[in-house]
Amino acid sequence: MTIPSRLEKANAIRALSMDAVQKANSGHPGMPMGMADIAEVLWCDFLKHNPSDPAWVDRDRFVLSNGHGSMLIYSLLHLTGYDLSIDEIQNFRQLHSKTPGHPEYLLTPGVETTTGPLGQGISNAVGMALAEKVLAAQFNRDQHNIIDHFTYVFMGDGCMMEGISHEVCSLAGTLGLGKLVAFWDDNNISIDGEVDGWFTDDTPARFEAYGWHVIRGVDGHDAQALRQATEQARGETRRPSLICCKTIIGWGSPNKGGKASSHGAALGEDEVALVREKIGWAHAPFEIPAEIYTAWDARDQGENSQSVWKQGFENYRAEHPDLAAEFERRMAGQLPENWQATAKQYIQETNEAAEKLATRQASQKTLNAFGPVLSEIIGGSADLTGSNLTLWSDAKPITTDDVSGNYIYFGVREFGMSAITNGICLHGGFIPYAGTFLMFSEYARNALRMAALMQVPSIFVYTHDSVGLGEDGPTHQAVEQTATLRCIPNMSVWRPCDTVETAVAWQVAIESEDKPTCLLLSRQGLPCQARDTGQIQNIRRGGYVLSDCAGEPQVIIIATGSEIELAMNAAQELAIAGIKVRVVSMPSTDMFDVQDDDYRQSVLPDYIRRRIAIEAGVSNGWYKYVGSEGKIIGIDTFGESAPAGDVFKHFGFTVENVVNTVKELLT
Ligand SMILES: Cc1ncc(C[n+]2csc(CCOP(=O)(O)OP(=O)(O)O)c2C)c(N)n1
Ligand SMILES: [Mg+2]
Repeated sequence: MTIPSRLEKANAIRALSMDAVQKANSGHPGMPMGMADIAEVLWCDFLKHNPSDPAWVDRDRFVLSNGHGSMLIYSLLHLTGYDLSIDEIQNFRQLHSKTPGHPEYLLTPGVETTTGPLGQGISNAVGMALAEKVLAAQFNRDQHNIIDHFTYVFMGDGCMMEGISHEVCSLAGTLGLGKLVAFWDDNNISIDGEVDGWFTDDTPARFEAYGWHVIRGVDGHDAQALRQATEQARGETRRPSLICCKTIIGWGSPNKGGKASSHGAALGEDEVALVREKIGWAHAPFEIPAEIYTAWDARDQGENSQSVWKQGFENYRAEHPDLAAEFERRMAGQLPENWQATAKQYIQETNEAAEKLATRQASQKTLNAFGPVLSEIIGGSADLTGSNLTLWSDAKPITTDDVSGNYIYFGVREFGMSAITNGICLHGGFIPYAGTFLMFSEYARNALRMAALMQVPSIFVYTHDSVGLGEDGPTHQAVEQTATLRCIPNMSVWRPCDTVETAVAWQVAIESEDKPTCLLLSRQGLPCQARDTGQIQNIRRGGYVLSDCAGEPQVIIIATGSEIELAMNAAQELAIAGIKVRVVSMPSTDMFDVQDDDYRQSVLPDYIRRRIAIEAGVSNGWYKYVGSEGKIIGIDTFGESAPAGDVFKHFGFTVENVVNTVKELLT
């Protein structure tokens, strides 16, 4: 058996990619054909991974930020021995295959993050590299480096052009994430053609300005040069590295190589045949010679590296049994033993203290209470620490020189912060949170969607949740944001009304395993509502009866967050007028929606049709709960700049208006 050359191995990627795209008549052959040589060098000479255990905690992370080139990673996973059969490769982009259009986390073994929205893969990778560095600082001892791996990223011109790459690469430079190594696919092509008309940055200089270690002008088709550059990048541990690889998109295609026409469409049967001829690939589609499979197979080596690591971990355990147990707990995503008791006790105390606080303050108090028992908590704010109140008493800032802490000063980088947070989640070992004003969730939006799509439990802390923030005015006053966040599938949204609901919302967010959470918190003080034990237990069901009347209610008022106070005051007046009112607090509509029918009926019985919803935001989502006969007190315009009380009054958030609306409903 002859040993295949590097080029032959790379050509296996090219063949699989062009054939799979051709068969699906859909996909992106250009990038995998252009980056095949880089991938061959990285995966065969450097990547530490075990195809038989894609969850090995100390594996190197590989992120394909230019996710349109998904056939590259599918080829690599298939060839190196992951559980991804040739049938799956043949089923590229078909319903229920493990080879979807863009790489999807949880769907394909070995895919570390969902990519496709350009710029976010590199951002997740920054989160992963940060997680690695923090975890290493927290757990490695003496000679025991139980966490010690690289994060490798492939990124194209598109990722470079996206603004988010500036946010995250700038922060990665500042934090000195030395084990982050990015390969830039510098092919001078994006969809519209040669990039000279829209992308002429001096990219190497840009990254040098961020404080990166930049390796310029590497021939992306020269294995020796790539090997040398990768070694150099790995040797530089103080700064992240960017390897600038000059490549030809669609390398091997006589008529489409170097052209945008190879970017995002099948090459065509004729051109595919010409490629076979030109690169000397005589095998039928999806046929890989045994010697090529053997040369790529990474399973034995992977098993070996993992068993060496395991032995190292056992030595570590012998010397540091407590740390080892804590490490295993955290990497398994299990909460500490005393968690439930801590949360329960704090919620009870909070209920008894019955303090009037802004829910952002309540959130900080909750972090003060929960943080000390959760070594996995890590988080920060996009330059609004003092407003978001995301810094808690025992939190320790992460700095370039000392990353053993758990508080991140993200700077004014909402989108980057959110995608980094997802990356930290994906890495494992942490429960990350990220804070800004609710309004600026807009800047972060696609990262929120990606968290929900990937089913990762990132926590987004959004303060200044409505016109109730007052004088900063309509630029800062959230109106439609709450409703639109609720529209994201698999996103849990909480808008608590007081200290107790805030603590429960945090508890639910921390316990979440398969969905992200948005915590929407007020700037202004809110009174604490009285509750019995049963009501406290029902908060986590998303909606519950907060106050009721004797007998059957004539009307139900549903409210969230800061509008609960108003609902309760109006209910009191209505009771005096002899009207029977139930108040339902609905901090999380998505949680309420997944309760069983009996429970939902016990809160909102079908036969009580007279209902009002009160929320300082757009009204449309509330028809689902009040029905066509109900009324909504909401805000369907932009806000106003004025003191909060005046703004609320202006928009009809007064006891008088609520009482009158109820009376109208009853006539
Ligand atoms: C945020 C985002 N915007 C737009 C797209 C659509 N899109 C996919 S690839 C691409 C061009 C990317 O160019 P480059 O990274 O240079 O890829 P190449 O053609 O070199 O493979 C665009 C605009 C996307 N996937 N994500
Ligand atoms: Mg390009």
